[in-house]
Amino acid sequence: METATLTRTWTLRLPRERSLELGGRPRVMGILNLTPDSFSDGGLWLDPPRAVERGLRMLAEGAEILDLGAESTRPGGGVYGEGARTVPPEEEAGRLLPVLEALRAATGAPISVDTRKGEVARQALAAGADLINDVTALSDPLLGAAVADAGCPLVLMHSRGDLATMQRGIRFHDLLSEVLAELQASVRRALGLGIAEEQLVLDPGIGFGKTWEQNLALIRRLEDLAPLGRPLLLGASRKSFIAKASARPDAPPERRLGGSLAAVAWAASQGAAIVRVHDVAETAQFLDVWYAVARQGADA
Ligand code: HH2
Repeated sequence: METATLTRTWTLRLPRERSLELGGRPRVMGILNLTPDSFSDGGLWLDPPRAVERGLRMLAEGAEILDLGAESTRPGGGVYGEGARTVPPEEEAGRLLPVLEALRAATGAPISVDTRKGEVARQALAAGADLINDVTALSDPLLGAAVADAGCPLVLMHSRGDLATMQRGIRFHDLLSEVLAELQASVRRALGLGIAEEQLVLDPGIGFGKTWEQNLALIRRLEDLAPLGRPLLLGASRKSFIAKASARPDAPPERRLGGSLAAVAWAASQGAAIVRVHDVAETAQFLDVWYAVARQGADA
């Protein structure tokens, strides 16, 4: 199989004169949800010392980036009922900052913060975050301003409509070209807010306003988004489409590792630069071997 990921490279500039090289073997982004209600690990890491320990363990297990989230973005209108509760910025920052500050003091590894609120992004960047991951792709212009001021990288994820209702009335005529065009529009929005194009990472938004078959199609054809010219991030880990596509549609999130790895395998062969996952050790080993095999093919 031709592997697009072997040939393209990107360098993201991080705060404090650091950088993150992307390309070759996809990087593992370990998920750390500091929430009571995330679909997979909600409530597990609410205690800051435990959360810090978990973050450091993920780094030891092979995570190259941590992604800290303090508000669940579980979409409503589908498998997750009403979806996640919106959290006021003070509450989100109150969950996030103690863990972020402690992790920042303990590691130089890139730390991403998953937030859609400008106020939270600004505080996170001041507390040492390296990049912002916005699942609403700049619904809050203040988030764009915070990122532009910090000069840090930004993940723009594709979604449609409001988080609370996005799993209702899903309609695409041409899935890949519409996702591509809408990501292109969010890139333009970012540029308009003064964010440098070479700091952007793009994500098709698996599970956000898509049917489970559309999620499969997006993973299958991730490479169709390569013309956007930016590194691609895929977040498929433990999501409900995995259970739906398998012989066990009732498999709970913690029993979806095999399917999550299948998505990582496909994403890697389609050129994904970053995979956002819960199961870090397994994914890191998987990618090491995947890359070793892919390199054998490339050198032959
Ligand atoms: N998915 C989730 C949250 N943030 N960010 C990006 N860039 N891409 C994703 O696919 C993505 C994301 C949802 O997963 P999770 O964080 O595990 O759950 P919750 O939103 O319930 O906290």
